[in-house]
Amino acid sequence: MRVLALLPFVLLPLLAQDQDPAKAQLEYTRSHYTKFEYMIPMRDGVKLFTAVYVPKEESKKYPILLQRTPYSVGAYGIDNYRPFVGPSDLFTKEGFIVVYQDVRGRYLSEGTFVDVMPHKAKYSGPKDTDEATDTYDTIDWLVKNIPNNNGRVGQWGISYPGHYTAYGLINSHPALKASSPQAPMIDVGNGDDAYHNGAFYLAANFDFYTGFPVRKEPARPGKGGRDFDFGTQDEYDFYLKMGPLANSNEKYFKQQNEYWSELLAHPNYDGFWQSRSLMQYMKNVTPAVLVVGGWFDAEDLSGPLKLFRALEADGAKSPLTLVMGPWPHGGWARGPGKTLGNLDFHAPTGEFFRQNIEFKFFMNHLKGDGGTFPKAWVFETGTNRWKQYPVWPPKEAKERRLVLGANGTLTFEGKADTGFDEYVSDPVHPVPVIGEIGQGMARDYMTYDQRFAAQRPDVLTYMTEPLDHDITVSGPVTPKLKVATSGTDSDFVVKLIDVYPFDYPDRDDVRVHMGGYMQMVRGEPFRGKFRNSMAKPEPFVPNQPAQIEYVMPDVLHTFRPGHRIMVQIQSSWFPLVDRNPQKFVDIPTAKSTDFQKATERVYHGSEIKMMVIE
Ligand code: PG9
Repeated sequence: MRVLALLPFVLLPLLAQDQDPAKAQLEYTRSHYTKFEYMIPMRDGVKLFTAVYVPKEESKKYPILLQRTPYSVGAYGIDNYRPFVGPSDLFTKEGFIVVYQDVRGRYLSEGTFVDVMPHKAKYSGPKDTDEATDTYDTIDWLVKNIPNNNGRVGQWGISYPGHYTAYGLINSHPALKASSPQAPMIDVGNGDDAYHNGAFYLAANFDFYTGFPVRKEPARPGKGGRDFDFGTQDEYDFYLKMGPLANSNEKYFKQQNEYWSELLAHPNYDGFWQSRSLMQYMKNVTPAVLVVGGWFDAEDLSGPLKLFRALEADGAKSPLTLVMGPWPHGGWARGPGKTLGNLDFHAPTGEFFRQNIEFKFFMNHLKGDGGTFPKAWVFETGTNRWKQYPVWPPKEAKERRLVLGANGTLTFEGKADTGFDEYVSDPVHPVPVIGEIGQGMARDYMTYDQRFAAQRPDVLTYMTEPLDHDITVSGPVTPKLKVATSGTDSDFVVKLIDVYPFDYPDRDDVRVHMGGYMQMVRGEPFRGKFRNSMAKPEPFVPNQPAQIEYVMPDVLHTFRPGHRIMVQIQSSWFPLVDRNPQKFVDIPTAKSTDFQKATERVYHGSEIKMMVIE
């Protein structure tokens, strides 16, 4: 009787554990895969630590799926397994040989780590290496040494591992048949993590490098991860109190993080960044490529787009597909992907991608069982549906120009007077990136309501009348502004916004009223001194008009009938972007006394060029 009474207490936790999906996944992987660990020799003798999961079922041959990472291949030890292996658990269930490798100099791999290692267009000899040769040597070793492989290799990775995946396309090994660079950093000095059009992404990088082990104290198992305490929930306040960029080293990094110091040493798009850009090396690419990115990726949105264009330009030798969905950084890899922040896409976009795109891509090219893909498989926000196109941007899109006019008007191909609007940009009160207390760069910051910004005197707004038909904007968005500043340098941030009608229904699960919501469709900063050259900055002549033209990353968004299109222009976006002193100085070494107010003018007739389907 007493034993029976105790049974629920014994059995229920066991049952509950059995129902834990992560645990069930781990058990599945353990019972279907054997794990091996190898030190794989590279051509210069350096050995890279590599974990290999091999299906226990030995009656068939399997393709190899490889991921190379600076973030650790743990769990270490042949008895310690990852919960699932491969890009998603669909791959674990299907059966692949799945390989994870610590890149050179990280965790249990030998050698020296170089942050975003430049590719060597010319090697000094047969033992010279970079990430392209390391990928080649790894694949060569795997196909020759792992039993039961079918000689076909795929590579994938998100973010930094996505960068290594793109790198693996350079002089690739003939066994590499399929590659999926996902949110890869492709041009880290312009558009990806570090700088955007000369503006430094302060919060993202500070956050990242305070948790990234440095060369002097290499990453090892059990070490690394974030231990930095902001001491506040309000990062706007934290970064404002930090003061000029130079104080980041004075107060926090103490010159001990060489990667952070490198970022600050190269505010111009100089040889340091040019050598780190991968677009120039995308020649004669033979594996099939599935490039993946998120429309709301706060870190590497432009990377996938630039990679896709570079591959297109050189005529990729095998099928090439661009996938862009309504995701934050890496958001396609986990979760249903039905909502993001206040936005609802009304469909499980992440699940759709994993099942119908990613899995089928690798099945097709590694197991000969998939189907053909379009050139672009992209999610259209606004209407919330997947679209397939044989070219990107779609050829039915025609160039149109949204023109800024007097009294905040915004019209397609509109006529404008010669007037201007102006505001005072004060570095002591920069425009916040989000309208609430929070992270310096929330991973879904692009989805935040922009109404708070429209209310500020230092943000200009221009808006169309309510639309009477669908306007679909596809591809890059290009602001062409005529501006002037009373200073000698200034930033200009352009935001393209979808203003919802006032009767737009609320969501039950968010507190924000969606009627009148201002959804940023795309926004990017431009640091004015780079208007003529990204490598050689030039001061503004105070109060003299100058032209700024730059390309913002692609969108696929339909502005629906009843909605309005808005453009907001401002000169700070803090702490997403570091503050511009508004004086022509070297910003990473500027002093607080260099920061000054400036009166900014934006002339009517400035325009936003875009590709439109109507
Ligand atoms: N995109 C990320 C990153 C790389 C390098 C510097 C900063 C951020 C990432 O891999 O998460």
